Formats: sequence, structure tokens, C-alpha cells
Amino acid sequence: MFSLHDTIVAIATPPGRGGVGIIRLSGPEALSLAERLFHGKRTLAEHPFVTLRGVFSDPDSGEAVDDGLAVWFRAPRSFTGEDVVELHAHGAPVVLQRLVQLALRHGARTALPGEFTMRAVVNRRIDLAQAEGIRDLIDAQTTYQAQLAASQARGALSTRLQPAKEELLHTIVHLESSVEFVEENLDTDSRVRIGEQLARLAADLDALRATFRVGRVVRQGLNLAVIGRPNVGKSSLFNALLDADRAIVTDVPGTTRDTLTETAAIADIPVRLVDTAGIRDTDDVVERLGVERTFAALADADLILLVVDAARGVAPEDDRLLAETDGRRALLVVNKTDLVGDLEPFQKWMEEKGVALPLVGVSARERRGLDDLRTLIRHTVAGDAVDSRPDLLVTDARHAELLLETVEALVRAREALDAGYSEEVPLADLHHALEALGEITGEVTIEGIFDRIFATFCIGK
Ligand SMILES: Nc1nc2c(ncn2[C@@H]2O[C@H](COP(=O)(O)OP(=O)(O)OP(=O)(O)O)[C@@H](O)[C@H]2O)c(=O)[nH]1
Ligand SMILES: [Mg+2]
Repeated sequence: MFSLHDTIVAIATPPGRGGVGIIRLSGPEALSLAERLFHGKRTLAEHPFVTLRGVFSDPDSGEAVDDGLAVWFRAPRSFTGEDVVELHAHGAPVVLQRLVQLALRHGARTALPGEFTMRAVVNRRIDLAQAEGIRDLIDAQTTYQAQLAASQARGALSTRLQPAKEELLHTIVHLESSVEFVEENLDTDSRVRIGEQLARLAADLDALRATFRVGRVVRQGLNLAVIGRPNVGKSSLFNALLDADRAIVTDVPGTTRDTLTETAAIADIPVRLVDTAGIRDTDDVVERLGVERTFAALADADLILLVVDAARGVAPEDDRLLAETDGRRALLVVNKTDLVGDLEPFQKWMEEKGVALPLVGVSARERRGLDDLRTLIRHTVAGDAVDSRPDLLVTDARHAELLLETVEALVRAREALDAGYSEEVPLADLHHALEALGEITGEVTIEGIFDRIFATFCIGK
């Protein structure tokens, strides 16, 4: 078992070479340890929060390792809430590893993954939702992901939930007091009023939870499979969306034999694009295996781009593929509109089959219509939300589940009130709701919140 009272050390900058590399120490021994490794004109202990220049050296041999900067963040005004020292050396892996080795030899231990952030949570510098925001910010691949994660790291979700928590707590206190003091038994009016208040709260939290539909896509990205008959231009479209010559394109039907996956950001959503083998009946063993993989990609896709050829119209395989999109998110992409621009026949075809996929005409070869396609992709998976780019979306499945749990408990509590049950019944649900809400930000015990709120109450109120 590890202890949270150890002094920990880790390289904070990414692996590899760079102009500067940073080593971070955190814990009770961080300062004394750093003072043994770092020597400058001014001492760290006398200059908290000041960046000092000096030499890093081996305390045993006195041998210099590198020169650089050091700064002491005095507890509790540091990221972790403990004493933290950052050593800024040259970004050479051997130098950084040497410094870490020296720190280890003089009493530090290697930090576990995420341990600096965990300590920040344990020491209440940030809450759990903020820590998750930091994790997502570091992992962000698109600017919108980074924007959302940064606002969560600054506490946007926690701030949004705070009034709900307080309202819930007051309702609990109100009900508890009518349990304690029999003469204050709830009259029907109060029951109705509290019931309505709970319904409003549930609706509000449910609206927040509903943002997960978009938030999930923005954070995790989506699988997009490009499917269609051979030669309709799937690989050409795949290349056009990637803006790279990635997949082989020829006029020979059956060119693509295997699925090919690449990642691209489409309208700030990370998309895993999958190019697939064209669907047809074939005796060629390799091609047949490719077609099987196409169906596997189809099954995994969050969004299907069914590609058809504007010049050649539809064939029975297209009927089959159109049927495969039933109940799925899919778009009909009419390619080669540079040859024939009329989309009407495809609209009619879908009407005949009783299907209504959004339709867009493109020319992969001439790279036309791609922005329309991108817009359509974005609207299909994210509605309007990505356009307005709200600062707060629920992006984490854990948060979405806890919000759902909260909403369900609130609904049950209201039903119990309406049904005229004694206060203990709705109270149990309300406690449950508060606990679920608290788990989002990591308040493990509701007693903690209780103490804080009750401290402001005076007896007899
Ligand atoms: N005129 C025109 N030709 C296109 C367009 N897109 C693709 N093509 C041509 O259509 C042929 C087939 O293109 P691919 O992208 O290989 O088609 P595919 O659907 O991947 O074919 P398979 O891999 O065999 O299933 C090539 O000769 C392309 O140059 C387009 O927008 N307009
Ligand atoms: Mg192809």
C-alpha cells in the first residue's frame, strides 16, 4: 500500500526531447529534497513562489548534472495543496531521469499515475469533477474538447450543481424537522408545494443529463463507416474527408479489400473514419472476407455514410444496404455529382423504400459538397449544440449515470409526497438523490455537507 504522506516525484513534461523538461516533487520532504539537489545564489526556502536560477547536482558527489530553474510552491498554495517544487532542466531524457533517480535516492518515491491530481482532490484544492476535467483536458484532441474540459476543470459542473444541492438540502431539513416535531406535521399545501419544487429540480437536472447525448460524442468521438457498392467512390470520399491520399483509388471495382481506419476532426468532433470494401457477391475469397469486415464495421458504426454513384444509379445491393440502415444513424451520400447533378432519383428511391435518410450530393474527385457533408454529419450526431458550443455539457458517463439516479430518486420522492406517505418515505429518496449528486463532485459523506450547512443554523429555527 502506498501512503499519501510520501514525497512523490515524476517528470511532468511529455516523454522525448524538448527545450525544457520539468520535474515535479510534492509532499512534506519536497523542499528539503530540492534544496539538496539545487544550488543557486538564493535559496528556495527563503523565496517561496519565486523562480530561481541555479545548478542541479548530485548531493553525494557534488557533480553537476545540469543548470536550470526551480520554484517552491509553499503549502497549501500549490496544485496538490502540499509543498511542491518544480525543477526546470533541459529537456534531455537522460538529464531528467538522472534528476528523478537522485530524488528517489534521497527519499522520494515515484508518483502513481494521476497521483498529483488525486492529492489535489484529497487536500480539497479541487473536487472530483474538476480532476476529471483536468484528465480530459490533457487528453483533448479538438479545441472544443479542450474548451469543455478546461471549463469543467475550472469548476463549471460543480458550480452548476451547487444550487441544486443546496435546494435539496433545505427540503431535507424541512422534512426532517416535521418528523422531529410532530406539531409541525406537513399539511397538504406544503406537500403540494414541495412536490412541485422537486419536480422542477428533477426537470432541471434531467435537462443537464440530456446534454450527455452530445457531450459523449464530443468527448469520445464516433465511428463513421463509409459503405456502398464497389467503385462508387468510397475510398475517394474517405481520402477527401481526411484531406490525404490515404486509401488506394482505382477504377477497378473491388479495389479496397480490407477496412482502413483513420482519425480526423470533423467540425471539432473526433471521428474515426472507416473505409470499407465495396459490397457485392463475389467468388474471390479475399474480397469475400473484406465484405464480411464491411458488415462488422457497419455494425460498429455510430454513423453510416451510404455512398451511391450519381451516374450509375442504384442496384439491388443498394436496396440491401439501405435496409441495413434501418434504426441506425445514417446519411445518403450521392457521389460523382460532377458527372450527373440530379439527386431526385435517389430521393424517389428512398421514398419507394419508405426510408428518409438525410441526403447530400458531393464530388469526391473534385472535392465539392464536402462542407455540406461535414455540416450534415455534425448536425446528425450533435444537433445544434455543437454550433452554439455551450461551455457546459455532461461528457462523462459517470456523471450522466449519477444525474439519472438523482432524477429518478427525486421523482420517487415526489410520488411518495403526492401519495400522502409519511415524511420518512420521501426523505429516504431525497437522501439518496443528494448522495448521488454529491458523488459527482466527490463528496463522499453527506454528513460533511450537513455539518457545513447546519453550522449556519441557530437552534430553535
Ligand atoms: N467523376 C468522378 N469520379 C469519381 C469520383 N469519386 C471517385 N471517382 C472514381 O471512381 C473510381 C472508383 O473510386 P474509388 O474511390 O476507388 O471507389 P470505391 O468505392 O472505394 O471502390 P472499391 O474500393 O472498389 O469498393 C475511381 O476511378 C475514382 O477516380 C467523383 O466524385 N467523380
Ligand atoms: Mg475503395
